[in-house]
Amino acid sequence: MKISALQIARAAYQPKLPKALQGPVKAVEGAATESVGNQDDIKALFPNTYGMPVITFEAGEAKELPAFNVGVILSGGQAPGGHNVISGLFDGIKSLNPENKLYGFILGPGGLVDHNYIEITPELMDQYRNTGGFDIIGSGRTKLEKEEQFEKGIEILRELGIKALVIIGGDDSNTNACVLAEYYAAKKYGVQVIGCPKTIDGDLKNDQIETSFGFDTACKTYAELIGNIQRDCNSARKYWHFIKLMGRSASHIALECALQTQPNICLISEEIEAKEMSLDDVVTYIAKVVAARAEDGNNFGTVLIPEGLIEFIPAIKKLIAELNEILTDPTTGEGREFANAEEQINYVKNTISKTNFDILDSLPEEVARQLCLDRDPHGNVQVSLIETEKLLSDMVAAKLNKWKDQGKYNGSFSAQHHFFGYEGRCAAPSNYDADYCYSLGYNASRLISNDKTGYMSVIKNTTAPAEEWIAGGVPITMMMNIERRNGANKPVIRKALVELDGAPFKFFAAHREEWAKNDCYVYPGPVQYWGPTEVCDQPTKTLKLEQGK
Ligand code: FBP
Repeated sequence: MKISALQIARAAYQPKLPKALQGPVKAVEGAATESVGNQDDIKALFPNTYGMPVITFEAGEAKELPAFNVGVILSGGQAPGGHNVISGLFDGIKSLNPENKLYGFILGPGGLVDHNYIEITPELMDQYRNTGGFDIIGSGRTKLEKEEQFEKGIEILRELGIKALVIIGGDDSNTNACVLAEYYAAKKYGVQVIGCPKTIDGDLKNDQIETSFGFDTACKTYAELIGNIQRDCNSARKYWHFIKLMGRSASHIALECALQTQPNICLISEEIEAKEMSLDDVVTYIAKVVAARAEDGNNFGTVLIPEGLIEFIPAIKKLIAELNEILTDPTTGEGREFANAEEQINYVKNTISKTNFDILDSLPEEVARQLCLDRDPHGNVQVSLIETEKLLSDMVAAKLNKWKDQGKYNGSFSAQHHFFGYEGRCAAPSNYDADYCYSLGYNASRLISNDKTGYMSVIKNTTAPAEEWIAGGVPITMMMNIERRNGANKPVIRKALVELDGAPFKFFAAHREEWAKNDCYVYPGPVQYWGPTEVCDQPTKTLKLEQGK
């Protein structure tokens, strides 16, 4: 493999750590905690890991610890900085005892169940420091939720002498980490489970977690591309660019990219749901901005579309909820088996209620088809496969043609389509993500050496310089509530959606009319690693606004 000059230079970068993690630590415990919802149910489901205190690390006395081994899993979609979580964990356990070993399970949670692993040696680790991607061990979406899987897991954990397993994942994977921690604690298997907050989607955040890692770099990467498109668009002045952005459910990525680039339009799914807008309302909103700009002679512009939009349009949300129910086998709680896609679609059409049948029927064939087909292993509609950007631009074009016939519009409309998702998930981590992820991993080693289980590694105060970051752990049960998933009530980590009364959305809402009419484009340019701190070391605008900075 040929290594790029940037990769060689980045390999030499030593990520920063919070002051408290720079030497031996002591764990300071806060008060007992409660789950965010359904306290009695969560307590009953997690009797061994419920109510534990929040932990903060402070400088402490050095202790000699016997050698121990740790396992690590990368779970779900890639996010920039995953390798730095692993290097932080690696350096953290080696600093406790150089004999400690780190094993990586291959291709996600499936590696634990299938006993597929490698030892992460110093030579291997050094090839991946500060790089993007999850390729050191690979990732996967196998859902760890069954007792047989937990039992297969303990076999290999015992064989390798593993004291603790670190699961790096999003809300679903950390929910599973919590279930596994509880199971091993109940069985007194003596293996700790620690979670780490990952996802470019930015929806694993709450009072305790400031941001999930990867969100920063992914948004900066997309914002660079959007900025480039805006400059192209402003130069040629002939296209409307419809840009769909990843973020399966929440619109955090679209909102952050809008704050960074100031496009003419950015749709926020959570607002569309709150205002109970129909698909036609959304199309009318876009068409009106297009028509208003055409009056000023500007037949060009940019529209940012969150990937999860379709699921937030209230009528379609109801349709998906019914589809999820009918596609689940009530006896097993698993998806129903069908011989092929056609059989599945026919089953849906014959079973679904009349109201939802009509809605399904009104959608373009490809969209309807995708909604009826299989979910991912966590029960989510695979929204990345639905071409919302084309759907919307086709519908806007049809509306504008109608307005033209009625003499209400006299512009020209030509659309280009883009989907930015995979382009940003494996980008080399920004300085923020490089430091944040390394700290999360290093911090996980301290949760392990302090014998914690069922905790998520957390680093707070990250809009301040890294020295002042606060390191610690939060019981995963604290973030849980009961939600309906796959036709059943399940304990899950509550997903953070865009808050319409939050500072990032309010800032956007206060400026969007101006951005729609005038060309206020911002061109952020590529992520920078060396140079002035105001260019290289800034957190996201979302985080700054949330923290009033
Ligand atoms: P995670 O929640 O696992 O981090 O993944 C998020 C995501 O990147 C979404 O933005 C996107 O919808 C989905 O993964 C795509 O999944 P896949 O990689 O399986 O195509």
